[in-house]
Amino acid sequence: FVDDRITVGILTISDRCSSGEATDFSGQNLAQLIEEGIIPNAKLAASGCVADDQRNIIEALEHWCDHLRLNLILTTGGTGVAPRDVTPEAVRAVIQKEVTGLSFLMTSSSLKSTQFAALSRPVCGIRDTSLIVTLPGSQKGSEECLRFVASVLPHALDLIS
Ligand code: MTE
Ligand code: CU1
Repeated sequence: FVDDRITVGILTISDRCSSGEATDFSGQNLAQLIEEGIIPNAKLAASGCVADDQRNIIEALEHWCDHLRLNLILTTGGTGVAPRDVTPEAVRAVIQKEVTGLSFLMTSSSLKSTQFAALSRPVCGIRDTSLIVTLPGSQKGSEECLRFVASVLPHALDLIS
């Protein structure tokens, strides 16, 4: 028996959650959505939380791509315009190819319900056989964005594996 399910990692990027000042509701909710099957045949394989620090984010992503060899990594948080928001820069440093259409799909779909979607700077892309998707930090925003891309992720993962 070979378990060929899509392995998913959820990385929360938040100073306040990593210090214990805040509860990681977004990460917990994303984990629940994966476990409920929002992406068919996917299973939660890793979850974690790091501060809004580019070096820490890069280390976590490289570990999950290169050692755990996760198929899909969802990040939540740090996509905005505040001084500490560096998720897009960290993701750009680890991917080999950017998938601009996934970011476009999230932003264009989100703009239909909130103009504040213009303040998220999603960066999605591929490192070897891992696909990284950056979701906003709020529980609502991260769930909405995951729902917008969920239906195209299995085909993307087929193509890169
Ligand atoms: N996208 C959706 N679909 N729904 C939302 O509520 N919130 C926005 C945006 N994207 C939101 C959204 C807001 S208010 C901000 S500030 C940015 O995401 C950046 O969020 P982040 O810095 O927590 O990643
Ligand atoms: Cu905001």
